[in-house]
Order: sequence, then C-alpha cells, then structure tokens
Amino acid sequence: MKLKFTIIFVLLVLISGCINSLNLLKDVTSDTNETIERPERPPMTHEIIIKDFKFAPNEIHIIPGDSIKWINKDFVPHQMDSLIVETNIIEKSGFETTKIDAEPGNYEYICSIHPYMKGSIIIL
Ligand SMILES: [Cu+2]
Repeated sequence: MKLKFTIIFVLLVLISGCINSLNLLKDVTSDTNETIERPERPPMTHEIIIKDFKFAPNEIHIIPGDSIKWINKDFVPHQMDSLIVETNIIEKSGFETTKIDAEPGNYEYICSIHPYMKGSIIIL
C-alpha cells in the first residue's frame, strides 16, 4: 500500500513538472511575439523603393489583400521572391505591383538575382 502511494506521488510530481514547463514555454513565446493589431481599413498599396541594392522600407506591415508596388531605382534589374510573392524581373527605372493574399505571419523575401538583398513582409 505504501508503495502504491509513493508511485502516485511520484507521478503527480512528474505531471506537475510537465505542466510547469509547458507554462514556461507559453510565457517565452508570448514575450517574443510582438502583438501589432491588424488595422481596420480597406486594402491599400504600399511602396517599396529598391535603391543601392536595398529595400526601403526593409520591413513592411500589411494586411491580407494589400498590394506592394516595387519601384526599382537602381541601374540594374531586380526580382523579388519568397513564399508569398514572386515578381517578374523589374528592369532599371521599372516597377511592378503585386497583390499579397496570404495567412498572417512574417515572410522574408530576397532578390533572386542578388540573394544577399533581403527584406520582410509582416502580414497582420
Ligand atoms: Cu537584385
């Protein structure tokens, strides 16, 4: 009988330990996740200027259904690529508008011609 209680006690300690570590994980993720509220507005077009092999702004917050107008002010072509966006090759002084319709999240993109060029689209 004493052994049975000991086993139950040990099991309870183990279970509460697991629950505690789950709570810890929850706290860590809620601390690192920025909570930016999705604005209530109709879809709009954001401009990203590509100049000197950089994106301005480098990070953009949008809502599903918004569009991005990529404006190439460099003297070489660029082509943006990621999970949610794939542009044509945008020649120098050219532009292209792409509609973004994807799940909320943080999506990084690169220029497939110059893969060191990186930016991110955050869908709220
Ligand atoms: Cu490029």
